[in-house]
Amino acid sequence: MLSSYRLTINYIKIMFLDLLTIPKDDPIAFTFFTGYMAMFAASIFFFFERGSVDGKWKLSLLVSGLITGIAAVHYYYMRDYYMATGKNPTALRYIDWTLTVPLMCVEFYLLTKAAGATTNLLWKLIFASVLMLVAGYIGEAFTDGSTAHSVQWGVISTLGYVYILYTAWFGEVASLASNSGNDAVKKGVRTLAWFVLVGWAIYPIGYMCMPGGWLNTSLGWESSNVDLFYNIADAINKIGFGLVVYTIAVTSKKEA
Ligand SMILES: *C/C=C(C)/C=C/C=C(C)/C=C/C1=C(C)CCCC1(C)C
Repeated sequence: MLSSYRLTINYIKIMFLDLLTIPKDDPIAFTFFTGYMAMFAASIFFFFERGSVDGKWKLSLLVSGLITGIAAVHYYYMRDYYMATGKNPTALRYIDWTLTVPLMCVEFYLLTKAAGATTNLLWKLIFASVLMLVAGYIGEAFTDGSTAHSVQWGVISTLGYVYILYTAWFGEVASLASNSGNDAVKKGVRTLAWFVLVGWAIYPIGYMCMPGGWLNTSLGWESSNVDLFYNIADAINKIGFGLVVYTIAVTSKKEA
């Protein structure tokens, strides 16, 4: 009786110690946990707000909620994996991105659809994001620790990234938005382009912390920092994208 009581108390203690000690001595675990909570909360927000926006924006808000929702589920598992092994959950990370980055391309498509965006544009963006992610995955998961491997796949991945960046700033997405005749869409798509330029650029910084990466070899940044950068970037980009889409939906409703 007493021993099972002790056991229970100890179990509860361990549970709480686990939760309470992680944040202060392991910033990476902390960002996995807060990233999970933030994405989860954002999904609830987007799903609920979907009910209050104009009909033509409902699909966009649903996609915003799916992006943060898919990420939240992956963060739940990635945090567990990281806590259990201390390693980077590379496979889970790239499964998450392979689902969510194409959905971000869908957001660009939906926002500019009324101005004439075609599914051809959507497929080009998705193809570029798949190139970016497959090359990044090979770079990380099949590394031999050499700089050559890291750089080679990093460069191929960057080609996909630059294509999306170009399309958002100067290509089809940019010109469709500026011809849309909708100020909210014009401003919003420009803000999303800033996210792709600044927010997405955090990812290659994380990538370069892996063994053989430039920041790893030149500045000695540890490979565990890969996840620190990825976690911070994910929260900024996934929640930020959704909030921009939400702002477009709310402000263009007022204009109409
Ligand atoms: C929600 C997840 C997002 C927005 C993920 C974006 C990921 C990138 C922009 C990754 C880019 C990379 C490079 C440009 C080169 C090195 C390899 C990557 C995959 C980290």
